[in-house]
Amino acid sequence: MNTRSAEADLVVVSNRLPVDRASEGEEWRRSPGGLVAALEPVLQTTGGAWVGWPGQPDLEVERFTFDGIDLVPVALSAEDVERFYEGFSNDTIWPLYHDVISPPTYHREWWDAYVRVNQRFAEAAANVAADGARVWVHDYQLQLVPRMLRELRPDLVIGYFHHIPFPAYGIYSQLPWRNQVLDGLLGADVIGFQRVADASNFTRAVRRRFGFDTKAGTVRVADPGGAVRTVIAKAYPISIDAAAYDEIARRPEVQERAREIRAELGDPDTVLFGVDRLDYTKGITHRLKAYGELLAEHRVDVEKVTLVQVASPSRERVVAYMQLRDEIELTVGRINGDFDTVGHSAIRYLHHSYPREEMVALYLAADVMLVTALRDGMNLVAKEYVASRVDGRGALVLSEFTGAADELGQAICVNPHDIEGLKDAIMTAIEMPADEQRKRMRALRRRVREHDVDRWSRGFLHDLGSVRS
Ligand code: GDG
Repeated sequence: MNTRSAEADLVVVSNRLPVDRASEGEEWRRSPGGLVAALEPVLQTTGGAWVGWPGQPDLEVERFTFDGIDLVPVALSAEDVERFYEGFSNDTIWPLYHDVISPPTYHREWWDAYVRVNQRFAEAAANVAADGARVWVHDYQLQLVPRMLRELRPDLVIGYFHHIPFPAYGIYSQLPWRNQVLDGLLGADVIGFQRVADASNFTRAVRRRFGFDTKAGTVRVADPGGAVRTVIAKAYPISIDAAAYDEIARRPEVQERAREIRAELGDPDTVLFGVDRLDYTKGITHRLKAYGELLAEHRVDVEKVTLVQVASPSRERVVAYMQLRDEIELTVGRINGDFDTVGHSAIRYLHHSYPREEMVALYLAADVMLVTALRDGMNLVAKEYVASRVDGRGALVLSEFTGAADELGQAICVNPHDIEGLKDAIMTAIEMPADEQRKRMRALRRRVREHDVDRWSRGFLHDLGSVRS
């Protein structure tokens, strides 16, 4: 085993470190995102460490401290990025786990890179964890880390949280390395999923592949040495820092910006809004199709309604993402070409990323929020919209295939594959009376406020803390 350096009682392991920088030599900045915000206070008070990739290929960075958190960089070569990250993580696991919306690619060299890189993350975590420390591993890029870590350090208490869906067995079983991945995950003491359905898909796969007993959110795992352990496998739906969105939305300059956005759009009666990473799981093309048909059928009028679609750039070197971008931009061009007038645009399409304040201003400017994902672990955008509506107004159209739909019962629920149903749902949202918007928004806001990301991380860490106590 490596000689251990400065030891941490809580270690977070995720593909990316929680910091970013524009280029080498520039200052590190905290990456935006709820996970960082939720875990920062516990890491600061427990003397915790965070193990992850600094975000650029072939970048060797020494361990450093940022905002009181010990950051432990794991270097990835350009080939690792291509095979482990863009390949196995984003072109094998991502499409497979999202119900094969796009066909997964299976390459043995990608799998080899996945094993190699997971081992590197496990060693980095083993190297910084104190005796008996808790280690919390995140997401589908690192599914083998729990088992590898247990082998290196049997004294650790290991948690794993899966941010994306876990598919039904009929789909999961396609994976040529299905046993190795399940075994990798079962190295953990607590395995968290977004939805109850994800946890049961997982336990069913475990029963089918290994015959282990599973009941009431637990699995009896027979380890390679013969010992039997009880592993918790259940749902811990993730959330957002709701108070932070609420606070931003109350700032006068953000509210002013929301008014300005509406004015810049020509003060339409209704602003429809979508914001997603440009990803085939998000159902952007289905949304555009439904909206295009509503325009064609004169159910909405381009002079009165505008759709703002932010598609933030994502995974631009993966072929399926390049094709999707072309398809979306062709569709937007056609719809605008067919329906724009000199003064009004049907769709304002923005292929950019925006600062969080601008996102909140957009949420406040939007009468109708469109979340039409074909499959989504949770979908934080839906929760951010709700948390930002301090005025109690707005309507949320929400796909039933998101984890968020299990919690946000007062949204307008849609099956995005049913284009007629989606069109009707959009019309219901556009026409929803103010009183009903308020009533629904009140219930939605209560849910998001009470189940925030802090509660999520405390719940998970509580269960992790109860292991072996
Ligand atoms: C994965 C799972 C699960 C997007 N564009 C901009 C921007 N964003 C922010 C949103 C939101 C986040 O990115 C996206 O989160 P989602 O949950 O909607 O989706 P994924 O990125 O696919 O996340 C998902 C999540 O992990 C957490 O477990 O919910 O199911 O797929 O926070 O606001 N933020 C800013 N500018 C942008 O242009 N500032």
